[in-house]
Formats: sequence, structure tokens, C-alpha cells
Amino acid sequence: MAAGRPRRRDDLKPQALRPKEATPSPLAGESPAELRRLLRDMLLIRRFEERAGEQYALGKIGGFCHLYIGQEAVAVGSMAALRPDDYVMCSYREHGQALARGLGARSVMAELFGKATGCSGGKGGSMHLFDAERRFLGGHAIVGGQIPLVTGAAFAIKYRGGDQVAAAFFGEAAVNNGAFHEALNMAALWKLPAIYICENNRYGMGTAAERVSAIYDIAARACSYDMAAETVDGMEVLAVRDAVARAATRAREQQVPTLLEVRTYRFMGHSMADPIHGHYRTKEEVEQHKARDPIATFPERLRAAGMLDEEGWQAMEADVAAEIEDAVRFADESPDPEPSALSAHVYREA
Ligand SMILES: Cc1ncc(C[n+]2csc(CCOP(=O)(O)OP(=O)(O)O)c2C)c(N)n1
Repeated sequence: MAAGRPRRRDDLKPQALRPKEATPSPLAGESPAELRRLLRDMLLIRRFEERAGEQYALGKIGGFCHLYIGQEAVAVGSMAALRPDDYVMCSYREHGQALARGLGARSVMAELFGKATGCSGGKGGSMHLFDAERRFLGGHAIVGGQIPLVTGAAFAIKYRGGDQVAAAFFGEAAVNNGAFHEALNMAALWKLPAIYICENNRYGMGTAAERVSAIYDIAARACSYDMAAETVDGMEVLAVRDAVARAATRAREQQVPTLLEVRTYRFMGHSMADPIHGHYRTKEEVEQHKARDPIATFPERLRAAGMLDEEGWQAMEADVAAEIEDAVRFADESPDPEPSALSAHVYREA
């Protein structure tokens, strides 16, 4: 283990979550239009999630609902580095990745409402968003369940001689699951084009990482598999994009996997069943992380660089608000699935 890596409980103070080596990625040389697109994608997720929370409280969304508020830069940065023909799998906290992958606010909101027009035909709900066309192979409710599945997708890519990559998003609690070890060992041994994106938001439900893990420098685990790894600032969309791009190039050109530990923070509770701050963290801690909110810091940086003005920001907010309003109306007005749809997609059609 390299010296200076945070290993002990005291090192996991919120400020330590930001990788020490991280400095904000320079904006010079970036396309202003592309940066504004990244900002809009993050804003869309934020406003979508705020609205989903409200709609849940109104009883329109059944089952569990895990919001992604605070983690937007991870999904948006990652998707910006992946190609449309790459494969993506997620945990149950996947509204953000689905939107960033382009599933569309209408189809995601309708799925949350359990409507026939939802991306999974209304049968998956919040935790099981799916879109084969966009190679978005699901939200998965079993913690860590998607990690071996992505390894299988990466194996299939290699077997067929493709140059796509398969990316898995999962929380830090998943790395103590046996499936994580088995999958990463296989991926390294067989040299598979997989990217393992661990969104370390510090808490699995209400349990802090340091209470369940002997080491919590998750990137360091990659040395067990002789795998490339990076610790990434998950509040910085460009840092995420660049790290995923490096991993994707490694996978496409050398057919080897990468483990990325992306340090982020969720501003809301674990799910809609959990109060915002919970009993496991303090209000002060949450506020401290909110100071690095990507929805606030990124527009500030764009403004300072002359790439966004107040009028442009207001127009973006209005545009996103209209898209969310439309998605809710669409979901409200959409029909429930037909009873006959119940058995569809259960067995393979002959
Ligand atoms: C195998 C398994 N064990 C336990 C659970 C219950 N459970 C649901 S979410 C969760 C916490 C997972 O936290 P993490 O992986 O860090 O993701 P986050 O919720 O922070 O995004 C647990 C233990 C489950 N769904 N699957």
C-alpha cells in the first residue's frame, strides 16, 4: 500500500474525501458548448430527482426510490466518456445514469410511475430502469449483483472481437461483497474490457464505510488483482470524464479492466424511507459537502471563464424545468400496463 493513503477512521473526515492530488481540471481548450451540455445534463438530473421525491411523497411512485442528488457529476462525466455502443449497468440508484445515457426524462419518469410508456414497460420501477437500444442493461437491486454481470458483458465483447467497453456503477458497500472480488479477479485474469466505477458516497444505507471495511481506500484494492486504478474527485465532472476516458482507452486498446474509486456524496437520505441527514451523519457534515455541490460550483467556474452568463443560466433552468414538467405530465397521462403484459419478457419468445 502506498504511503500517505487514507486508511484510518480519522482520515475519512469529509475533506479527506477529495483526493489530495486533485486540482480542478482546466477549462482552457474545452468546448464551451460541450461544457454547457454537461452542466445541463447535471441540472436535468438534479431537477428530475427533486421532482421524483415530490411525486413519491404524493404516492405516485411505488416501491423503493433512491435519489442521486449530489452525485450528478459521476453519471454525467462517465457517460460523456463512453460511446453509445458501450454497455452500462448500475445499482438501484440509477436515475442519474439513465438520464445521462439518454433514456429521456419522459421514459424514466413514466417508469417510476409504473406506466406502460416507461423504459421497462412499467414493470421495473425505480430500481430496474432498462434500455437495450442504449445498452443500458439495468438497475440492479442486489448490492453488487451487476459487477459479475458487467464482467460477463466484457467477456462477451472480447469473445466477439469488439472494441466496446462494459462499465459497472456501484456503491462502496458493494466492494465487501464476494461477487466484487470474484468478478475483478476474473476480469484481470482474462484481461476483459471492463470499467468498475465505485461511487464512494461514504454510506451504505446508514453505515459509514469505516465501520464495515478494514481499509477504505477502495482504489487500493485493485492491487490484489494487478489492475489499474484511480481515485477520482466525484464532485468534478471533468475529472470523472477524463478518468473514465483513460479507463476506456485502456480497455479498448489493451483489453484490460480498471477500477475507479470516485469520491462523491449523497445529499439526501439513502432512500425515500430515510430522513435527509439520518442518525448516522451530522447536518454539519452534509453542509460541508454541499459546499462542493457540482450544480453550484460548475456554473460558477463557467461564469468565471466567460462561458456562461446569467441569462444563459436562467434559460437553461427554464428549459430543464419545462422538460421535467413535460415528463411528469406524460407519466401522469400514460396508461398502466395491460394485464397481458405481465408475462411478457419473462420467458424468451419462441
Ligand atoms: C446483497 C444485498 N445485501 C443487502 C441489501 C440491502 N441493501 C440495499 S442498499 C444497501 C446499501 C448499499 O450501499 P452502497 O453499495 O454503498 O450504495 P449506495 O446506496 O450508497 O448508492 C443495502 C445493504 C441488498 N439490496 N443486497
